[in-house]
Amino acid sequence: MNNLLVREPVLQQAAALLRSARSLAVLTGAGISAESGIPTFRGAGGLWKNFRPEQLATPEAFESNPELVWEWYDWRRRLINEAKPNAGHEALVILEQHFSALTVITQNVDGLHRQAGSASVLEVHGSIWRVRCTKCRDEWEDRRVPIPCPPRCKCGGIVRPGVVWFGEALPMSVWHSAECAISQCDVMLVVGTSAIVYPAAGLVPLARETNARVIEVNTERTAMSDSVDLALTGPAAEILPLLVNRCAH
Ligand code: BJW
Ligand code: ZN
Repeated sequence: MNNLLVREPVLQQAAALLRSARSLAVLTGAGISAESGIPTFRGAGGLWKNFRPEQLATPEAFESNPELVWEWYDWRRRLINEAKPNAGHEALVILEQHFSALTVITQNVDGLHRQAGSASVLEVHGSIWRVRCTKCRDEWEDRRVPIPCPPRCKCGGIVRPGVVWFGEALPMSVWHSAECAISQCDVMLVVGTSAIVYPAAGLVPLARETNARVIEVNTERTAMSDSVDLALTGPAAEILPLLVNRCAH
């Protein structure tokens, strides 16, 4: 537990906050899947160290080079296909048993929360396993690994990943459900996100506006650390099980 900087009293305070909650919302980002072997975007070892976001995660990038963008997604699909949920994902499933209302809002496209068994998951940036035709707009699941780069639809159109790129709107009903979960929660857990990508990052100030208490779990300090009630420093796969364990006692 070399990276675990959180002290027992802080864990106890966080557990007490959680125990007092009637409704809990969790916002997760790439950091929660780091210990499943899926690289984060930013920070040490982050994907954006070797790739430029505007060359890969924008509609313009896809339009100008769908092969390159699909090769990147094909590579990530291989990694995600091999990955398993970790103790952090599993701790959130256990936490769900303590709360009648627990919503996991995830920016991740890897599907690991559902795979772990979380019942109420809102994937605000879509799913890497969903695809959509750019011509007829038909959308379906395609779990092929590897996948042709780019895949084609029955109608002949080029198919794109079913994820949300920079400059694109988030799926409206999923987003509304996320805002609703945040405005109803009294405690929000923010796990493994740099909290710089909007509108998802805006859920943290939204929770504060509606008087929810906010607990952050991250290996580093983030853009939100100064405005949260408690910042627990360390890997999610270590901190979340400790927290859940203290909640149960
Ligand atoms: C650990 C750990 C461990 C490591 N344990 N922790 C100014 C204001 C408002 C908005 C904007 C603005 N300027 C530009 C914008 C818009 C833009 C934006 O926010 N840009 C910012 C970069 C400034 N946003 C958008 O474009 C969004 N759309 C939009 O605004 O639409 C407007 C619109 C309305 C109506 C019509 C049309 C348009 C869309 C954003 C889409 C983001 N897409 C991506 C790719 C998804 C697909 C894919 O995966 O390929 O989403 S980008 C990438 O970033 C991905 C992530 O979900 C997202 C967030 O990243 P996340 O999860 O926080 O990961 P990291 O890597 O940043 O952080 C990891 C964290 O974990 C770190 O803090 C580590 O310390 C920590 N960590 N190991 C715990 N073991
Ligand atoms: Zn089509």
